[in-house]
Amino acid sequence: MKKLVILIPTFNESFTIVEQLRKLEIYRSSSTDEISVLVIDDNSPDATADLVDNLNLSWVEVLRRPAKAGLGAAYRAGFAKVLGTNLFTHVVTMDADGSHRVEDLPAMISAIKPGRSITLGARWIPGGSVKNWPKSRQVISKTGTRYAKFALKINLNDLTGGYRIYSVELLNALNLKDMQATGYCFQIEMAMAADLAGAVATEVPITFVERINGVSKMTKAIVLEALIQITRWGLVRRLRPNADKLHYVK
Ligand SMILES: Nc1nc2c(ncn2[C@@H]2O[C@H](COP(=O)(O)OP(=O)(O)OP(=O)(O)O)[C@@H](O)[C@H]2O)c(=O)[nH]1
Ligand SMILES: [Mg+2]
Repeated sequence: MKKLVILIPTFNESFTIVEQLRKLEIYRSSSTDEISVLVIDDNSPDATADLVDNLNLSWVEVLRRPAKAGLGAAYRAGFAKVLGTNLFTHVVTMDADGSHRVEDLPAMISAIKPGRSITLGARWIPGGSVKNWPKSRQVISKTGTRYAKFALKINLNDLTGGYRIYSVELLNALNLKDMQATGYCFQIEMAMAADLAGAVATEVPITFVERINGVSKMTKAIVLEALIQITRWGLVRRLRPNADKLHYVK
């Protein structure tokens, strides 16, 4: 039996988080695995954190952070909290807005490999797809993955997606506090760190559904950060091959 904790970062997700937790509640009631949730909220002005707390779900906890500090920072805080407990075997990362379908979770859990492992929900592989996602976002995501794949020499097909399962064994082998990315390129940085740690990576096709409610936090600054960081990491990997391993892997 696996013990999974699902990290859900939120910023102003009061329109979407309840529905996502309801779906998870149905799934967990029929699952043979242990499943709990940590919502990581950056003091959302729409009181997302209070809304979640008021649901009074015994398997859901909220980590309240003082201010919006980006997806990478939220995940780092979440990882630190759950790894400190020794209660879990695996950590799932999932968006709050319904884009990461609970329906795809069983296949991802079944695909988990033993030891240091990363299981990635992938849109750009056979069987994977996107629904209602604007062409412009698809281009950014596909181009980002292609560039990261080339620059970082990682043979995966969806490096920008955030629907993943990490084994605790892998996370404990990484210097998580030394991760650098603030925005969404945290996902790429984690894939690179997992690769450096020798993790087994498995891609599982998912259907990514564009949010219906709430507002996207994607900005030009986030895309620019990704571009700059990938280029920098790519150069380090080529010029000082051992330095990045020492940086990311304990
Ligand atoms: N805690 C925290 N969560 C964040 C932050 N930025 C984004 N998120 C959450 O990260 C998840 C992904 O963000 P989205 O705004 O949906 O980004 P996206 O999926 O690229 O954009 P959409 O296409 O609009 O869905 C959501 O659950 C957000 O609430 C942040 O700075 N702090
Ligand atoms: Mg989203």
